[in-house]
Amino acid sequence: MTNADKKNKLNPIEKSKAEKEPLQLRQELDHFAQIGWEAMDEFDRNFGLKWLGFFYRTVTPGKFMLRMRMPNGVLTSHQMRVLADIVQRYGKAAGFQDQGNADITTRQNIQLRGIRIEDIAEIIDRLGKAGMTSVQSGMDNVRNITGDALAGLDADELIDTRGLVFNVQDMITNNGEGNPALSNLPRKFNIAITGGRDNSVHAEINDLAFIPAYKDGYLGFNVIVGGFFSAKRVAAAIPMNVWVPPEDVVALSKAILEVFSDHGYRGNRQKTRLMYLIEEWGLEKFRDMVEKQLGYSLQEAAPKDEIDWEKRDHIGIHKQKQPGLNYVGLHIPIGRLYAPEMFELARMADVYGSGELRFTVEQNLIIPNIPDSRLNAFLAEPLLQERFSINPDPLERALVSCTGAEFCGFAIIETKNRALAMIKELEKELSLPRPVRIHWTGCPNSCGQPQVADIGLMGTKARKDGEMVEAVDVWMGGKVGKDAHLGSMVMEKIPCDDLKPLLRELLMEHFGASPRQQAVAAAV
Ligand code: SRM
Ligand code: SF4
Repeated sequence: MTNADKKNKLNPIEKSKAEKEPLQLRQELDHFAQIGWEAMDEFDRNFGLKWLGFFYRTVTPGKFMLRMRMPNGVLTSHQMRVLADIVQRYGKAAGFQDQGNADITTRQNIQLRGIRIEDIAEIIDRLGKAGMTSVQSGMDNVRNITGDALAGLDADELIDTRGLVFNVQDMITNNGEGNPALSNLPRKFNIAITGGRDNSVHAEINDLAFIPAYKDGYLGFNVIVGGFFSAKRVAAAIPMNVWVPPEDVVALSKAILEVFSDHGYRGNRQKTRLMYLIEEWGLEKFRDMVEKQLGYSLQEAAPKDEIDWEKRDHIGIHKQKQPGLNYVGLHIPIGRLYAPEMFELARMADVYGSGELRFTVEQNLIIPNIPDSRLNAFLAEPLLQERFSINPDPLERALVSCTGAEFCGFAIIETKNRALAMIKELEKELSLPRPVRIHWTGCPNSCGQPQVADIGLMGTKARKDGEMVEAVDVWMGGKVGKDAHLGSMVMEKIPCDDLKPLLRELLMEHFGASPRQQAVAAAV
C-alpha cells in the first residue's frame, strides 16, 4: 500500500457512515425503545445517536447524555423549564442521582444526564415544540455555535451576534430538522462569531471564527481558520486573509464547510480537522477553493480587527446599554446544575428580568434585563446567597472544568469535584488580588481548554510510590481577550495528591497570592 493509499484509507467511522446516514436513526427510535440499548447495533448506539444529540455513556450504561444546541448561549425561561423537566422526569425514571443534573459547557451550551433510550423520541418532540434542538451536536458535525454572551446588552458592542449565530445554525441543521448535506464532515467543526471588543468566545480556538473589523468604514468581520485542540496537537486559528460583511457570514460558513466536507481527509481521525487540509493545500489554495465554492471573490482582510479589550467574565451586576436595565452574571460552580435550581433560575428570569437567560463559555449563567428597581429584591434571592454567588472568591470565580471521570469514558482523572474541592481549600489558605483562570481537563482531548488558562491542568497518570495514580500535566501562559494566545505545558505528571502545594506555590510566585495569616497581619 502506498503512502497516498494509506492516507486516503477510510477510517471505520467513515465506513459506518457510508453504510447508514446516522440522522436516519431518528426513524428507528421506537424500535430501539422496544429492543433496549443493550441489543442495539454498537455503532448506532455508541456513535450514531450522537448525530441526534444523545451520547451513550460507558460510565453510566443505559443512561445517555443529551447535548443540546444553544446558539449564542441564549434561552428563554420556558426552554429552561423544559430542560429542567427533562432532567428531573427522565433522569428520575432512570434512577439517576439527585433527580438528574445538567452541565453548562465550555461552548456556551448545556448537557443533560440520565436519559433512557425509550425516552429519546418523546424528548426530541418536546425540544422541537419548545423551539430547541440537539441535532448534530456530536461526532462529525458543527458544534454549538458561540457568540457574545452580552450580544444586544453591551453598550460597547460592535455587532449583535445573535441573528448571525442563529442563521448559521439554521443553515447547518436545516432549521433543527437535521441536514444530511452538512452532517457528514470528516471530523468535528467549531464556529464562533464575536461582535464585542473582548473576544469573549475564544475565537482563536475555533476551526472558523469571525472577528469584528472595519473595512473602508464598513463594519464586518475578519476571518480566522483552523484552530483546534486534540490529544495529539493543538493549534491556534490563523488569519484567512478574508473580510466579510455580516450578510455574507452564512454563505462563507457554508462554503467552507462544503470544501471541508468534499476535500478533508477521512483517514486517521487524529489528522482530519480543518487545519490539516489548510496545511496540505496552503492558505492561498484553500482561499481559492472556498471562492470557487462560493461563486464570487472574497475581499482581503481588514488591516486590523477591533479586539482591544481584556476579556470580561460577566459575573456580578452590570449596566446594560438599555437605560435602567442590568444584567447579572451568576457564578455556577463547575457549571453543574440540578433540576430544582434550573426551575428556580427560570422563575427568577421571569420575575425580575424579561424571561431570558444566557450561558457563557466559562460555564456560568447571565440573567439580563433586570430593572434597577428590582435589583435589591433579586439579590436577596436565596439561590444567590446559597449556591450561585454574584461575587465569588477569586479562584472559584474563574474555575472551569470539563466533565471528567464522573461521566466521561475518555477521562483519565476525576475533574469537576476534585477541582472545586481543591480550589475551596486554596481559597481558605491564600488571599488573591485578582481571579486566576484555572482550567481542568480530564484527558488530552482538552474539552476544558487548559491551553487558554492562566493555569491549565490536564489529566494523565503518573507513578508514585510504585503505583499508578491520577496526575496532571500543568499548562501555563494562556492569554484570552486582546492578543489572545495559547499557553504551553510547563510541568508533567504531577500526582493529584501533590498538586495543592504546587498550585499554592504557582499562585504565590506568579499571581500575587499571599498566605491568609500574612495578608491579615499586613492589613492590621
Ligand atoms: Fe469535548 C469529545 C465533553 C468542549 C475537544 N467532549 C468529548 C466527549 C463527547 C467524549 C465522550 O463521548 O465522552 C465528551 C462528553 C463527556 C460528557 O459526558 O460530558 C466531551 N467537550 C465536552 C464538554 C461537555 C466539556 C465541558 O465540560 O464543558 C464540552 C461540550 C461543548 C459543547 O457544548 O459542544 C466540550 N471538546 C470541547 C472543546 C472546547 C471548545 O470547543 O472550545 C474541545 C477543544 C476544542 C476543539 O475541539 O478543537 C473539545 N472533545 C474534544 C475532543 C478532541 C477533538 C479532536 O479533534 O481530537 C474530543 C474527542 C474526539 O472528538 O474524538 C471530545
Ligand atoms: Fe472527557 Fe477528556 Fe473531554 Fe474531559 S477532556 S470531557 S475527560 S474527553
